[in-house]
Amino acid sequence: MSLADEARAVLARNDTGLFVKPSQRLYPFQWNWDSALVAAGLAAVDPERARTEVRSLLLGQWADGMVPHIVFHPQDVEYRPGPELWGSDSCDGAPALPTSGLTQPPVLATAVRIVHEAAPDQAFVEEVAPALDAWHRWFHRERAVEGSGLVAILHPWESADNAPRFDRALARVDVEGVSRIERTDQAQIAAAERPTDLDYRRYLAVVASLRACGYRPAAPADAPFTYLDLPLNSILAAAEDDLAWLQSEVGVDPSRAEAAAAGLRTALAATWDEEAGAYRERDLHGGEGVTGTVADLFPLYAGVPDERQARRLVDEHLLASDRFGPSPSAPWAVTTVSKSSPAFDPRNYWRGPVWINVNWFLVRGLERCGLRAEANELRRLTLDLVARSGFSEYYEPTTGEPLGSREFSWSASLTLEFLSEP
Ligand code: 2M8
Repeated sequence: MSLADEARAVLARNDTGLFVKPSQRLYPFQWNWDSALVAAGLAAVDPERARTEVRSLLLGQWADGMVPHIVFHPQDVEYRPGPELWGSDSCDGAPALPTSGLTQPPVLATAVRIVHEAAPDQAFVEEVAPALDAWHRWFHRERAVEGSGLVAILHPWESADNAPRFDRALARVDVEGVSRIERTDQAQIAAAERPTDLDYRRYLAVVASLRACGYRPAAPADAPFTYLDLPLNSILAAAEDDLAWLQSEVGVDPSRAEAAAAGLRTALAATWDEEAGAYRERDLHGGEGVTGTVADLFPLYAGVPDERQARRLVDEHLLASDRFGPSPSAPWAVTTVSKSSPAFDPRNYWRGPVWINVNWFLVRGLERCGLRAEANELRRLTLDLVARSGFSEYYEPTTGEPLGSREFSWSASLTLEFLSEP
């Protein structure tokens, strides 16, 4: 079987017909950026199925525009924490389907553009562009942090949950009275490869505080965790460009999305740290965020760095052997935490392992910044890794050992997307 056929077989096995689960048992509902990345990968091989994926995710959209991070389509499965944690049925503007009360990085407009470029369908773009526009407007209305030009995440689940960059911000969250809950992940994956119970108590404490205000604090700064996450802002900037492109395709005025993309880019550019040769995040309640994670490189994805900055990002960080790049002792890249960081942990979830979606964003960023040879090299390395280790959730960077859930949907779909590129 070819690698593409194997990838399609994984997606077929995870497909419920309505949506593709991130993986069979660990994540049995519909997750937001997972589905967008599945649609992007299906674009070239089954565009109609890709459109179904987009439509099923949008069934969970809230009246105010938010597209939630999990949509709990009815299913007979065991998953905890499930819909009862969120209580969306008693929130204003929530859809009839139970959902979470948070969102995730908005890759959906980018995915719809990829689908439309592979198999143009004007009616489909006309159908979904207003929903995408409403979601993007929601970010700027509900999550804008005054004076920063950026939007905030209010929970680590809105980005890379247990990434060390959130450690300090999470450590301030009061877990008094929040007890340990039963988690279905613990029966499936080794504890050393997943967030700890203390992490989970903190996640639940943040959810409880947001739930008390219907997930809509008066201002982002009123939430216990408020973080100016570079990946989410970079993904939103690129998605605004892609939405503007889609709107132009169907004769809708793209000026709001264009202006939003430009504004985000200017704000992202201002986070450049000349001394470090990388970008810097902010934890709104605690000043500087923790550095040394792949988030420091993400504005590359939105085409933010100039030529000199892009070169520094690549030479001093992304491909540097002692940081995120391949080295003789750790040939698989990019790591999600710098190998020089004290927080680097090669087996633990978002704390060091290689992730296929991160590589996909970085390959696109390298291309966007004109670094074609480097983009090709990272694409080749990523395809080598999946060919050798399968479509896992994440990978140990020294051995390439598959970790987390096996048969993971976005690892399969992004392999298809990589293979479809000329
Ligand atoms: C992971 O998140 C879930 C909670 O939402 C978990 O930790 O159980 C993250 O990797 C998230 O980014 C991803 O969308 C989700 C499904 O793959 O799993």
